[in-house]
Amino acid sequence: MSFIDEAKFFVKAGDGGRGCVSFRREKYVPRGGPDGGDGGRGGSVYIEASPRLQSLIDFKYRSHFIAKSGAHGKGKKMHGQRGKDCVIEVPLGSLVKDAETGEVIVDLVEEGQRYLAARGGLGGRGNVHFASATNRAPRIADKGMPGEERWLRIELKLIADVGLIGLPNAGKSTLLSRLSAANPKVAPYPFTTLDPQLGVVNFEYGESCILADIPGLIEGAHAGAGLGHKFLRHVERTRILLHVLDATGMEADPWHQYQVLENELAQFNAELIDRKRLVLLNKTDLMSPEYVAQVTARFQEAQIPHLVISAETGAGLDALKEWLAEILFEGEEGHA
Ligand SMILES: Nc1nc2c(ncn2[C@@H]2O[C@H](COP(=O)(O)OP(=O)(O)OP(=O)(O)O)[C@@H](O)[C@H]2O)c(=O)[nH]1
Ligand SMILES: [Mg+2]
Repeated sequence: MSFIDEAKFFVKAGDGGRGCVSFRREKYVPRGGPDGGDGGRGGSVYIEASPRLQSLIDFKYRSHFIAKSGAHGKGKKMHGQRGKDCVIEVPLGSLVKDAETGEVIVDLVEEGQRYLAARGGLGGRGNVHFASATNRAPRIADKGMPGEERWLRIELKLIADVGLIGLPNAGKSTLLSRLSAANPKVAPYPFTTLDPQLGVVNFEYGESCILADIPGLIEGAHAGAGLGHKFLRHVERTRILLHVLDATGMEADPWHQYQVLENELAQFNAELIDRKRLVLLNKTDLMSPEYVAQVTARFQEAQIPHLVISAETGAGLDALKEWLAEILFEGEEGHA
């Protein structure tokens, strides 16, 4: 099943029910007055953030969300029933935009946060409201008001504290599975991971953070190459970025990998350059200590924060967690 993180959809609130034209009929009341009740209000459409959902998959099968109309009023001053609301549940981190202008309408980030996307139409007034001294038997009633309707766009930006980025096959999924209970597919070929994956990393003292594996970044991703373009937006919300590099250089020189990642980020959104980040030189279990020293020298010279790790053996991961904890949980220095 594919991961859906954007969709266009239509919302229509219920119309208000018609007001009723009716007159009292009772045995000993020869000319009963008007007693037509009001129409019920149409149901509204709400969009609500729910932590149970992870993707916008529901939008793959459904693009129209329509609330029920109010019932018409009835005689004996009976009001029509309200139309039932329609509540669209979306994951935390969903951004709702106007489909035509692209303007951001609401960012649903908190559990239970609700947005009224289309207001139900008011019910029409029944003829009881129209009686007057000159017109004691009004034969008029309001029609209900139509419910609001519009086209909206929804985009999901994962809410993760830490994002893993790296070229295909660098070991991102292996690292995610090492640091969290997530169980992503790991395989010795590029583009194994096709959808962003989340995992929870637990620290001492009960603290935790959410780690996201953001797949598919390759050179040119910002311009639409590979899958990267589709997923780069997810890095915008993370506080920390971890660059996972295959330090063995079997596929590409680690320094070159680093440049590609930095360049893609900068091209996608220049603000990302201020984001805290750490370079992880991965797969060092496959390298001799001399070779590791040679690769790290380059990052040292350039004064780029880096760590030597092996996602496979777990080497260096305690140091990584310490570094993360310091930024995430200690004061404000982590905020870039
Ligand atoms: N020896 C060794 N192999 C590793 C290490 N980390 C990852 N690998 C291997 O490298 C290959 C790719 O790992 P993945 O975790 O699937 O890489 P990825 O970055 O998620 O790749 P994509 O999802 O394709 O972008 C797998 O065969 C892993 O077993 C490591 O530290 N040491
Ligand atoms: Mg992967």
